[in-house]
Amino acid sequence: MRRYRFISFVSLGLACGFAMPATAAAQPLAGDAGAARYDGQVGAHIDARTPEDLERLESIGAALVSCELSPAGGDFILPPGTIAGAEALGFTITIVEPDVQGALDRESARIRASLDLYRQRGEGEGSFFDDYRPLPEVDAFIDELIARRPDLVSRFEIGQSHEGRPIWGMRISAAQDGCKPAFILNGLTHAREWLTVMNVLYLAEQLVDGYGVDPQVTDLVDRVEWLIIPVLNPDGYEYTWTTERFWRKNRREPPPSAPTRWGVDPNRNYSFRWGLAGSSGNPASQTYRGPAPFSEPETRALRDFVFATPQIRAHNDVHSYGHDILFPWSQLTEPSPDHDEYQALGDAMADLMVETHDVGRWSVGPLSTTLYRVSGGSTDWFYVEGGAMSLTYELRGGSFNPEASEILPGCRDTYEATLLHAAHVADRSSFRADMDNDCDFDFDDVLAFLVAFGAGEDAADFDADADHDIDDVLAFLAAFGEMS
Ligand code: 0X9
Ligand code: ZN
Repeated sequence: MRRYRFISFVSLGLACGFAMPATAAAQPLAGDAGAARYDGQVGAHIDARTPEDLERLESIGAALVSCELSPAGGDFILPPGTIAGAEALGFTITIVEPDVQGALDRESARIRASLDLYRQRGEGEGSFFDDYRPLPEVDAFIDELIARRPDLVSRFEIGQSHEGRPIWGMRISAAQDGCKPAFILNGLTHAREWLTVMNVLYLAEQLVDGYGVDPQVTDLVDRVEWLIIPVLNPDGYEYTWTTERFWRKNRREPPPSAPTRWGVDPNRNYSFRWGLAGSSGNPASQTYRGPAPFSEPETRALRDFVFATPQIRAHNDVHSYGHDILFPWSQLTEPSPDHDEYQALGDAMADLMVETHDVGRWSVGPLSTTLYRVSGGSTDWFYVEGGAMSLTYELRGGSFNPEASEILPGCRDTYEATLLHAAHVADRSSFRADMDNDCDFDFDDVLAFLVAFGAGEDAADFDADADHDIDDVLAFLAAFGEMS
């Protein structure tokens, strides 16, 4: 059974007000005025398990902040005076944060101070990864990476959000794009999962700075086209910085006649097994699937980008939190056709995390049986429609926004495992049949294979079993046939 997801209210916030520093540039960091306050409110874990439990708690003013109730219960925000009421209903209450507003204020002050320093930094001072960063800094960081290695890094826009914000991606690759496998990673599907932005940007920086320095990185930037989208849900991200820190979904507005709290969960809006158990049709739900598959501009932009990029072979939709490596199926509870390969890779990735970073053993398994069922999620769609070996991380933490000191460790946790995922896919990709690297699949490749085979070169060990036999010839011909 999955372990309980502990939410520390010390580092998550439902709504944070940031005073605008006099020296700060354009980005308004939430006027205190616009942000909801939680004075006197308490964060607590409650052993509520059923929809009826939830209804009874909501009727006395408690608000669920977990995305779903798990068998262990859920995390709630309780207005002053409701603890006794909840106890009277027979629930067991465990106070997690006695002063939600105080915790939010302390965290806001820390982030604001770090941002001030970062904005005023001199050459070579202040790290992007010292604390969480809002959209303008994320955007500027992409520019910084491009400036460092314009030969390797470029920017692309996959589309725009509901509110018209561009959804940016970064391509990191040493030549040969289009005829080598691409690995697409995205952060921030869910607005409040701030660590995911840092996590994928850390990966980007390592790839950029490690090229030509670190042999493993160099090899993987040569052999893989990296497509990194740090913020898939920019409206939601902005909203968590300005108005409601604990917002999860995108910012689809309700129609005039409907409830005031809408928003679609992007991770319930993909078309594969959409609209089934593991999503909600209620627009107020944290897992609202939207009116139709791909009804949302953010998921639609990603879909169209994937369809326009047929070389994609790997994907990771980075979420937080839970220390998990998850893979299809998300909606079906039976094993997927590639279950064994996924499980073996996931286990090998988890080994790397345990060996290099002391955060305990990560859970590895299909999303539906490891966590809960997800309908219309990204992972299944990328696997079935996107032709990708698609994984999802749930990063480290006891909260959506762990302490600043946890940011870099939370980026490093997954770094080597992600490289392994890339190598795994590159080692098996049919693009390897382009033996002479001319971006073409023709007779020269067959000759080059035979020469390499005769010489016992690694490039001809097509089934990666460290010997050269008929299986390699068959594997080469299968790959060649697929590509030519
Ligand atoms: O419920 C979700 O969408 C994810 N958990 S979270 O706590 N981050 O909200 C889990 C599913 C991740 N799944 C896919 N990428 N399909
Ligand atoms: Zn998430």
